[in-house]
Amino acid sequence: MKKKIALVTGITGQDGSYLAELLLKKKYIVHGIIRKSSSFNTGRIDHLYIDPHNKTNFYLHYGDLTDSNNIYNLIAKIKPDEIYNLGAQSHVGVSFVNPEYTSEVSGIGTLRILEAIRFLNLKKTKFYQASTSELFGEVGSKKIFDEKSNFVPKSPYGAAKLYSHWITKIYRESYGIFASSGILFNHESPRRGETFVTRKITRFLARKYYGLEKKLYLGNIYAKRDWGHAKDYVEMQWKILQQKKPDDFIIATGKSYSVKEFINEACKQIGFKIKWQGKGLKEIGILNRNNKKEVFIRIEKRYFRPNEVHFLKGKNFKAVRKLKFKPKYSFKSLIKDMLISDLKIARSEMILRKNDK
Ligand code: NAP
Ligand code: G4F
Repeated sequence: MKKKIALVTGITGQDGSYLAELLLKKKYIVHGIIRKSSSFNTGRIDHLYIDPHNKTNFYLHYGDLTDSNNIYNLIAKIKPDEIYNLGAQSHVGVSFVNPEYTSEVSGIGTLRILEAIRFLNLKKTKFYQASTSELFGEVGSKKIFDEKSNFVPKSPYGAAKLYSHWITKIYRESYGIFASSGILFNHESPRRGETFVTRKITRFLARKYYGLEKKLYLGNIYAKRDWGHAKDYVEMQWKILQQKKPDDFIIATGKSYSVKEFINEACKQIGFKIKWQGKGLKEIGILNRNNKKEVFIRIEKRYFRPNEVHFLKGKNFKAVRKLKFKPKYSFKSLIKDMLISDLKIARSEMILRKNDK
């Protein structure tokens, strides 16, 4: 049987790397778009590239979602059966600093792919768009969001992603392209970027454990998120494109925890006794270790955003029913997975530092 061909944008990112693993396991030929960078940016997929089993199944191409010709030429050459558009400037906080660039990549980038599919008349190519719970975001509401909820984005990132979500729907309805979106709530893993809050916390705690770091500075620790594991979620990205008809799906756990609850659970798992004191910018986390008390978490104004999505929780009923969504990871086992990995990394660094002395 002819192998299916997939093209993945954002293959060097958290989801892209897990999805590439999954597709290779399913015997796809995987093509990925990587950006030219002044230092290596393929750390999450190097293991796939050097694996001799993938020699004729795994190809990387330089490209950028801001470059229409490049996107068009790659799609024309590869003629993929499935395109997974995971590439994005995906940091909400950064999108307030680089709104135009974020719109170009996370918004218009999607249009560039859809236009290529349309111009090339690729009737059999299926398209997956990485939509997000940041499309929602009614301040203060404790609503559980589903596929019918209104979109009220609160950031330039959310607005760019709403454009992508909507243009995907328009191309599906106007041109009959098999174009689907997964509206994914926050998902994390040991491969999560270090500036997202969960990884910032687990990485810090692991480094603190080995004496490599003193303090952690955070923003709004009362924001609540519906946190799942990226490994569970990329499987749903694939399943969404295996449906008979294109459609949009919420992928979420249905449980929501605050950043502070995440810290408390992570501290418990690593064996740190934490006590909180104060309010607002004066709130501090105190670590009680070996009978010594130390302020190790502080709140910093610069990590607050000009606008915030305070509460996110998703209703995953449609995904459970149609995609048989059954996440393997819980809030606790997600944190455990991230801590184990960060402890390993921190331990290696600690040994290296000792050997250097
Ligand atoms: P990520 O780790 O930040 O990865 C983003 C990827 O996009 C990286 O490979 C990055 O390349 C690439 N990229 C950035 N700018 C690009 C450009 N101009 N042209 C081409 N590629 C570019 O994000 P993720 O967590 O894996 O998320 C995957 C997708 O799902 C993103 O679209 C994100 O917005 C969306 N999403 C994520 C979540 C979540 O909780 N993780 C939830 C909902 C939706 P470099 O490695 O070179 O930077
Ligand atoms: O980890 P975060 O930066 O994730 P955020 O903003 O929810 O966005 C992530 O999930 C979206 C899905 O809902 C994706 F579409 C998006 O691409 C990205 O993957 O922040 C989570 C919460 C926020 O409320 C933030 O204000 O944590 C709060 N927070 C508090 N202190 C912090 C920090 N966030 C970051 N990044 N860094 C802090 O120091």
